[in-house]
Amino acid sequence: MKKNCSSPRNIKWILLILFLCIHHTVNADYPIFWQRYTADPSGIEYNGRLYLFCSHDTYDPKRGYGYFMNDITCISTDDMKNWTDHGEVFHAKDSKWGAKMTWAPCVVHRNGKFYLYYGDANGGGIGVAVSDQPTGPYIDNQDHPVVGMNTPGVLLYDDNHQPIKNKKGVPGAIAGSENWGMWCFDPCVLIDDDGQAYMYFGGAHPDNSRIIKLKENMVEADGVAIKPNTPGFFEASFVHKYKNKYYLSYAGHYFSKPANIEYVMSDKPMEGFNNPGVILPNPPVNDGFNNHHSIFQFKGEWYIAYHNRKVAYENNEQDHRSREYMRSVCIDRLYYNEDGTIQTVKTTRDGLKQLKNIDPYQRNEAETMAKGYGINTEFKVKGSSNRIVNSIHDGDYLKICGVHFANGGASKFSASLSSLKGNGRIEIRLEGVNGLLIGTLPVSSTGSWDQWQTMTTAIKQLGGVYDMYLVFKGDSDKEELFRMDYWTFSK
Ligand code: FUB
Repeated sequence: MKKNCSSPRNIKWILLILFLCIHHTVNADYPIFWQRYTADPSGIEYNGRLYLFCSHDTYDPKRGYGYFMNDITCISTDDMKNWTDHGEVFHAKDSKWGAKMTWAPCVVHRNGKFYLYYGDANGGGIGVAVSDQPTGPYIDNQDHPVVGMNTPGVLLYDDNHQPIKNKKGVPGAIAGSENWGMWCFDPCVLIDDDGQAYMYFGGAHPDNSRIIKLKENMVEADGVAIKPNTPGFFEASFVHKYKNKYYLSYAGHYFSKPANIEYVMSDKPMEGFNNPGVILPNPPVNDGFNNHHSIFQFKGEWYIAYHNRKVAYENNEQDHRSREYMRSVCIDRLYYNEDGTIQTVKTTRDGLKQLKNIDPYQRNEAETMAKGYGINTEFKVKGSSNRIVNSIHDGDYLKICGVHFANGGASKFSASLSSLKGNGRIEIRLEGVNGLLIGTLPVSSTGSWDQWQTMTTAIKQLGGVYDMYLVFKGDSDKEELFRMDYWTFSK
C-alpha cells in the first residue's frame, strides 16, 4: 500500500522522477475538489465510502457574486485522495414547498433511506429531501419545511407573546440589537444510539442556536426548539458523539475571530453543554471569511471537513469580494485528548494518507481524481448515473494519486472518448504535469459528442506506484477537444 501520495517505490526511476517533479511537489494537494466551487461539506461513511455533501457556489449573471446556491454537490472517496464527482444530487426546483435555494446540507442514513436536510436562502427554513441511495437524486416532497420561523421555540417571544425583534423589525435576534434576525438554517441531524433524532440549527447571533427533536419519520419536528449554551455562536451547527459525549460545534465569534470552529461538550444531547474550546481557527487561504465544518469517522479514524478560498486563488481570482463566494472544500484529521477534549486541528495541504491504491487494470471512471484542472463533469446521458469528464481544453489535466502498476507494469493505455473534430491528444505522465511521459494517445473524431469509442496506445512499460497525470493537449485552447468516460491499462 502506498504510504504517501508522492513517494514512488521503483528505485530505478527515483532520481529521474525527483528531477522532473520538483515543480509538482510545491503544489498543494488540497483542496480536494477543484472543478466547481463547493462549501459547507457534510460527511457520512456508507458502504466503505466517504460521501461529502456540499453547497455549490455559483455566479449569478443577473446578481453577480453572492450565496446563490441552487443545488447540492456530492463527492465520494474510498482512499481519501481520489474523489468521485457525483454531480449535483439535489436541486431547489425539487423542493415541493418552494425553497428558493439549497444551503449547507447535512445527510443522515436511516432504514435504507438517505435524508438530506438543507437551508433555504437567508435562513428562511429547513427542508428535507429523500433518496434511496447516497448519490440521489433527492426529492423534497413535503409541502412545508421541517423547521421554520413558526416552529415553536425558533423565535424568542416577549411577555406579550410577540416575537422579539431587532432595531430593523427583524424577528429573532436580541431585542433592539443591530444584528440580523434569526437565521433558520444550517441544519445538522444526529440519530442517537436509542434511535431518537435531533436537529441542531440556527444562526446570526449567540441567542439563535437551537435544538429540536425529530419524529421517527425524520421529516417532522417533535416539540419545542430549545436554546443550548453555545458561547459566541454565529452559525454552522454540527454535532457528533464520541465515547458517550455529545460535541456541539459551530462557527463562533464571527465579528472578532472570523469563523473559528468552536465547541462545547455535554453528557446529554439537548442540555448541559459546557467546557468551550476551539477545534479549528479560521483556516489558511480563507481571507478571514466564513467557515463551516462537519466531523465524522471513516474506516475508524476521525476527520474534519471544512472550506476555504484556495481554488479561487488557484484560479487567479483577484477580487476579494468575489472570493468570499468562491469556496472550496478541504479535509484534515481530527484527534482527541485523553480527557475527551478535542485537539486544535493542524491544517495540511497534503497531510492525509492514501488508504488504498488505484488498480489501473480495471475500468477507472474519468470523474474520479485527486485534482481536475480546467475540466468539468456532466451526466453522459440525461437521467443516467454515469458521469463523464467534459470541458477539456488544451493544458487541462487530471491527477490520479497512487496508481499501482503491479507485476512489471502495463504496455497499453485505453480510454473511452468522444470528440467532434478529433483535434486533441492525451499525454500520460507520471509524478507531475511535466513529469515522465510514458505514452501519448491521439484522439480521433467520433463524429459527434454522443458517439463514443475506445482508443488505445502503447506505453512505456514500468512497475511501481505513481501519481499519474492525464494531460490534455490540442491545437487550440478555445475549443473543447474531447470528452472522457473512463480509462484503463492492459498488459
Ligand atoms: O453557504 C452559505 C452559508 O455560509 C452557510 O449556510 C453558512 O454556514 C456559511 O458557510
